[in-house]
Amino acid sequence: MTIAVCPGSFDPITLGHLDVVRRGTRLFDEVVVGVARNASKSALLSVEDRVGLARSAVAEIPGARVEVVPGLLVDFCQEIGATALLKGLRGGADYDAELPMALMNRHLTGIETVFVPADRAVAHIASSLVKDVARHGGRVEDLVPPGVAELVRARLRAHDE
Ligand code: COD
Repeated sequence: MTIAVCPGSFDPITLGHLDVVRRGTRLFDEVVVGVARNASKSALLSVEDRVGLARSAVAEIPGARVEVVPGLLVDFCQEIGATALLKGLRGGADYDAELPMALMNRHLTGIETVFVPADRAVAHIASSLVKDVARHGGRVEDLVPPGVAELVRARLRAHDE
């Protein structure tokens, strides 16, 4: 049984993330969406929010499930028997950010990272842009799975109060 972890902040999960997960389930028996902490970003949504939204979103994808990554990603991979990391690449900036992480993760435990190119239809979507568009009153419903836009707007309102 091949297990891959698709890690990210998922603050919030987007249609771009979901496309990577869906395509990953054709490459691996199981794809575990790992909701993790990126030390260089401060999240708008709580871990509970991010996990809840991700669980609703992947419910329709057989072979995918969602878990919290409590600490170091490679430790989590070893705990659940995952042999690969799965990441999406939207362009050169993603590559520059992802390559050092892939090399470090391989250095730590030998785990390989599999990159899939972003689908053109969703390559412009980033969680940070979704939040920015929503913050300024723009429509984000067609960038994220159902239920995400409403919660993001609610959390932005609470944050700005
Ligand atoms: N299309 C395709 N791929 C996409 C899209 C899209 N539209 N949007 C995002 N992606 C990809 C990104 O390129 C990335 O690969 C992945 O989805 C997740 O993106 P984010 O923004 O949700 O998550 P990041 O980049 O903040 O995640 C960083 C991690 C949380 C994975 C990292 O910080 C981590 O591993 N943290 C755990 C602690 C750890 O082990 N640290 C050491 C790392 S070497």
